Amino acid sequence: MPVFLSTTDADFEAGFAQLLGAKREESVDVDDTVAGIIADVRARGDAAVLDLTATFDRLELTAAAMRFSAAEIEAECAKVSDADRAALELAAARIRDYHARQRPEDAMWEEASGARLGWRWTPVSAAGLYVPGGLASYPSSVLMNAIPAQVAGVGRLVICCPTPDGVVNPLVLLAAKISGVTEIYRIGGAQAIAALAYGTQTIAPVDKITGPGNAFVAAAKRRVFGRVGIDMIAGPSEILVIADRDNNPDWIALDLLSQAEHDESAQSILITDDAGFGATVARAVDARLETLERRAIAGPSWRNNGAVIVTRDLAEAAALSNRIAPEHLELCVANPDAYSQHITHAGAIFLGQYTPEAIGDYIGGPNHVLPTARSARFSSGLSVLDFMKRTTLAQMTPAALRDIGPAAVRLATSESLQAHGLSVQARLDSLNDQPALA
Ligand code: HSO
Ligand code: ZN
Repeated sequence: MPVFLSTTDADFEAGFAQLLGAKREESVDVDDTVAGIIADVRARGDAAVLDLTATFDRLELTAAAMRFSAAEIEAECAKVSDADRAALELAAARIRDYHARQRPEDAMWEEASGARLGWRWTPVSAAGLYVPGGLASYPSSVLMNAIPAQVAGVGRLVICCPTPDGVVNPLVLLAAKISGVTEIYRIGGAQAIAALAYGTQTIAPVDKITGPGNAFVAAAKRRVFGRVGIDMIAGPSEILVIADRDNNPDWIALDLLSQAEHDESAQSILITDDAGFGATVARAVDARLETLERRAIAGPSWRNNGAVIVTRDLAEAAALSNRIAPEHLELCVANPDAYSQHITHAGAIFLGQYTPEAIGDYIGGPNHVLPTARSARFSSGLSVLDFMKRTTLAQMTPAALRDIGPAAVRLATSESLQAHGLSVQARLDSLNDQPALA
């Protein structure tokens, strides 16, 4: 049974705290194994990657065969139906348009003294995108990772996607091709992350690694962070729906199930100001569950992690939502735009009853790589900025140096950093020798 809570219950806070703190994922400790894999790839390069691919993916490769050839990519892409291709292309175009608006502006301004200050954005040189194999090998995630990198201007984009037993998902290759990625390796797990971070004889290292993965991939990303940048460590998907009674309960039930079907550890929560509506939605979830192909995943997710919370009013609902800081938040209320002003922590907001979260997963335009596990309190979804960095710029003039240099000298002295102070003072002295030139 999912949790049913009401803010009028005397023990509501205890129940809500339990919901917030509940550990949904079984954390398997693979860190030692992953440390060993990374060390092996660093020491033996391709040979280690090939051995580990044979072990974990039951796939015997040669170094040359790790990378999909242009002909192999074409042959796989040709297997995709026209309708699937058209849908992917529409998604890619919309995601590209959305992300193009995220390109940041450079800035440069001049102070009265003539000093110039500013910053300049530049892309990372090379990015590696991890795409899981098997059940969670989503072409939509290829678009969501590769397109922001491409829009940022990343020069080299690499994809690693394992093909256990040699099984290839043609849609993943087509999504890669549509996003402009041609360097694709059929390797996965911690060995792929290590290869991307440190390089091998065949795979040149990258500067940033993004994309979801299993426990091995997550542990490897944590370990290579610092050597390279990473996006985030994504947890299981979450959805929070705030809905008033003027909604179709079946639609809301399906929205809750849309994320529950990702993973047994996924979490779906409904907050409503109408107890009767909450109960109706819960019944609709049960009815839909019986017919769902992935009921073996969605069922446990809903029963173990799902919740229906009844509030006195919608203001209370917004406050609870902010405490949860959900990955996805649907606002199925009369005036979603005005209501959304009360939302301060959420990865992505879906406004109104015609915006199911699944639109955002595929085709709306915003990114579907979003902060999970309450990390929307301090972080954002994947964007063009994740593939760029900002360099600051400063230029002094003699007048500016005269103006602010002495304060720098004082601060350097206070920190006992003599050479710092002298590097400024030497210039000030020379300016004092030739006052007319200032
Ligand atoms: N909702 C998932 C992303 C996804 N959904 C991929 C379908 N395919 C995490 O935000
Ligand atoms: Zn999804």
